[in-house]
Amino acid sequence: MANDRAVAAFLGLGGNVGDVAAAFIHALQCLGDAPGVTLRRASSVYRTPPWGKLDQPPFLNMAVLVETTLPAQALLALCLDIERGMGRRRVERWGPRTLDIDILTYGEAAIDEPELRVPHPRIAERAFVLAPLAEIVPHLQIAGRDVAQWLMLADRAGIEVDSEASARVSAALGPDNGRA
Ligand code: A4P
Ligand code: MG
Repeated sequence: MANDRAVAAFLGLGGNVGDVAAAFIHALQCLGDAPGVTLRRASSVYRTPPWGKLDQPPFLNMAVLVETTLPAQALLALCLDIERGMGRRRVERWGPRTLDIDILTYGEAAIDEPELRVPHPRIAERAFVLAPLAEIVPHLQIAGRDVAQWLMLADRAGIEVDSEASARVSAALGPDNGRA
């Protein structure tokens, strides 16, 4: 069932297997095509060293803002469906993946269910999430500080914009869904 009002939700995308920029493009097209979801803003694509489990290839990460009338659980189901469609297999915690879509925030909601925790519990400690998120919403409040402040406190060594991947994603999204 849809909400009456659209909610602003920030999503984090990541991957380190295969053509990740192509996976991002496909994911953003699926999100934009889904009933009740409008893509509003997309960050650049960042190349990031692996976090959590270090012996794996670097990741690409980006953040997007969607506006949605879907309840949070339905938005999660959509994200998991898109991941599965990209051949995502859950093998190992924090391990290599073709595409991961995390719900970072869903409006002002605080949700603590086994299947869905929002705001995503590890945002503040992950520069690979904070760098793209700060680009599109530096003043978003997470756990008492804004995203840009958390980013200054985080270890952002090795995190850089990937110009080629960013250009591919922007070209695919076209002018309407480009960066603000
Ligand atoms: N789930 C609960 N809350 C949420 C939420 N807010 N958004 C549940 C999305 N899913 C949420 O997900 C397992 C379950 O989490 C889902 O079925 C959903 O019901 P998963 O993606 O398979 O989890 P995981 O990978 O085993 O663990 P975790 O901690 O969720 O992994 P993350 O956070 O996805 O991190 N390094 C870099 N540089 N860049 C990365 O993108 N990603 C990871 C994985 C590790 N290191 C990384 C990166
Ligand atoms: Mg995940």
